[in-house]
Amino acid sequence: MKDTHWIIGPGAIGRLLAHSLSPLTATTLIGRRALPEQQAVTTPEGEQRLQHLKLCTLEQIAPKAHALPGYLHITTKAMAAETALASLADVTPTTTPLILWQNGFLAQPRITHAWPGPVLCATTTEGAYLTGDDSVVHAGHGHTFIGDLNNQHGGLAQALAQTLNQAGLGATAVDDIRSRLWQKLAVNAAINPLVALNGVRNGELRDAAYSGQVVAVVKEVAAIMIAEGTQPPSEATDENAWLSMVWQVVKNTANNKASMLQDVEAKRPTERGAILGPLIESAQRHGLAYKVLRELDEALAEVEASYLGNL
Ligand code: KPL
Repeated sequence: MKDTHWIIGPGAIGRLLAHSLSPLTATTLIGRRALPEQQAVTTPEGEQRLQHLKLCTLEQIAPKAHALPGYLHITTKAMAAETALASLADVTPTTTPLILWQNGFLAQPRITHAWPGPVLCATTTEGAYLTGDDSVVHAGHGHTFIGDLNNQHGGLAQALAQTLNQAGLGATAVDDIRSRLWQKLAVNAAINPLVALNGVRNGELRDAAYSGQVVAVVKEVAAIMIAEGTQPPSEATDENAWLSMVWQVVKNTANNKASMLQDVEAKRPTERGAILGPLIESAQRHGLAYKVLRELDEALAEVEASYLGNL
């Protein structure tokens, strides 16, 4: 069963993975509720493909304990990852390699610490969104980096990267996944809360009404990154390097509705805890300023409470 892939979390990335891996290897997509087995994917080139995916609910997977997974991908939102793993605890041997696809840096250290088997983390720029219970749009090709936080499972990361490449998803095994997760966290912290609170697309952050706020967030985030020893993905290492990186992503994703804005519009919990949480915790640990980050977190908490109540 080495090549069997289970994917828990049938969101956009989970479904894209299932569509990509299914023609190659035994793949099961697991969710809380039943979805149609006939699923469509629209490719970045605009072609629509129908595929019969193996889908299971959590209740259905329980009696099938004999079909053990070779890999378990967790593709839920950050705050649901631990619950998702716990829900499969009875049917997943603790030696099973996990692959965590979450944003932020909350689920990754916790699950790495708690799970006895190998835990890989993936960070991806694949663009995908759902258009219904039976359809996902693969909006743009991206790249996925895979590694583990303690650099103990390089061979496994390479084997998985190879499988993903064969499945048509560009992937590379890396030994600096921690830095890559923090770099993404920096970008997400600078963009997601502001667009979610203001109901704007990413590109609008360049407008005079918001650009000063972006600069203020990045100032705090850059100091935290420097204290954490996380390099920006360029030669320069100062605050400006982080700012240029954020403006570059804003430009590249100008037309995007960021994931946090989509969560707020759909009245779902946001990933603020996984994105702003680790930054605020780090700022406190290093004695750095985090006023702007705290204000964003509080404002988001208020917005969430307005539709979820005080959870
Ligand atoms: O990752 C993103 C997200 O929406 O969560 C960004 C980079 C902000 C692109 O929208």
